[in-house]
Formats: sequence, structure tokens, C-alpha cells
Amino acid sequence: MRAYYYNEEDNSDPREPHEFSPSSPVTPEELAQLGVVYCRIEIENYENEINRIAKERDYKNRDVINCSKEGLGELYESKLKTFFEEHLHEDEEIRFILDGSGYFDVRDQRDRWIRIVVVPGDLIVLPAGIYHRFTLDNNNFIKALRLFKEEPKWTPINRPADNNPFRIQYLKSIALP
Ligand code: KMT
Ligand code: NI
Repeated sequence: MRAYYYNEEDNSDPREPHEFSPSSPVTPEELAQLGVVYCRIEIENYENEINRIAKERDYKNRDVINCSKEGLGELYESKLKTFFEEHLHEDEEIRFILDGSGYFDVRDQRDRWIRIVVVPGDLIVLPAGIYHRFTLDNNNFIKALRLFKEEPKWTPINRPADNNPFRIQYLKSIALP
């Protein structure tokens, strides 16, 4: 995994890297301070490992999303628009990348965007209450396994959601002592 600060001065399409030159990298430790967990799982034999994680965290459901023009059909534009709107969830969000690539952007403690590059074999956990968004990159294709605690639903709550109890709880959880 690679993560870096997102250059907001760059007005190009969100699918462009938006990386500073030179880059302003973000380490896994810095992501962990935001509650963002990341690990690598071998694609060849991912099922066992995913099953273990799902069991450990009590995830009962999953689906596979093919995020591409072919995969989403007439929902392509609207889905991608929704994904890229800054939002939070009241549950953590687990994604395992099976194919293709894309970007998850998360806000840091000072409200700056961090861009996380995801490729096959990457598993990412975004905590409940973190403001984030997702976009495809220039390859316009990602296939990801999505894990859900209960029914395959995940309701995005768009920013501003500063009074949301999960948001408040999240901010408490990342506050320095
Ligand atoms: C999300 O929550 O933004 C998504 O599920 C995006 C597609 S998964 C790569
Ligand atoms: Ni989301």
C-alpha cells in the first residue's frame, strides 16, 4: 500500500493521482493513528484469511462489486458519484481488492485529504465515523470484496455529519491523550 497527501490545488479529474511533487508520503503508522488499518493478503489463497477476519470481527455478509462501466451498467455514473461524495458510515468499512485499482481518500486530524492507493491483495478497514470517499483511477476498473456486519447495506452519511454520534465517538477515539 502507498498513501500520500492529496494535492487539492491540482484541479484535474479526481482519477488523476493528485500527488505532490515531490510526494508527501503517509506511513502505515500515521494511518493507524486515524484508525485506518491495512494489510496484505495473498490473492491466490485469500478465502481462508478473509473467512478468519470475518469471523473474528463478526461479519456475516459479503458481496463482490465490479466497479467498471461493464460491471455497473447504467448505474456507473451515479454509483461513482456517490462513492466520491465525502461521507461516513456508522459501521466500519472493510474492502479487499481482488482486481484493478483505485483510491480511497480519508481525512486526517487536520482535515487534509490522504490518498490511499489500493491494488489487488490490499485489505483496508475504515473505522466508523471517518470522513472518506472513493474513486477509480485512470484504469477505470476495480473489483473488490465488501464485507458487511449484517445485511449487505451500507448507508453513506454525507458531510456535514459532525453531530452524528459515530462521528463524535470516532473523534474521541483518535484524540491524543
Ligand atoms: C465505498 O464504500 O466507497 C465503496 O464500496 C467503493 C467501492 S469498493 C472499492
Ligand atoms: Ni464509504
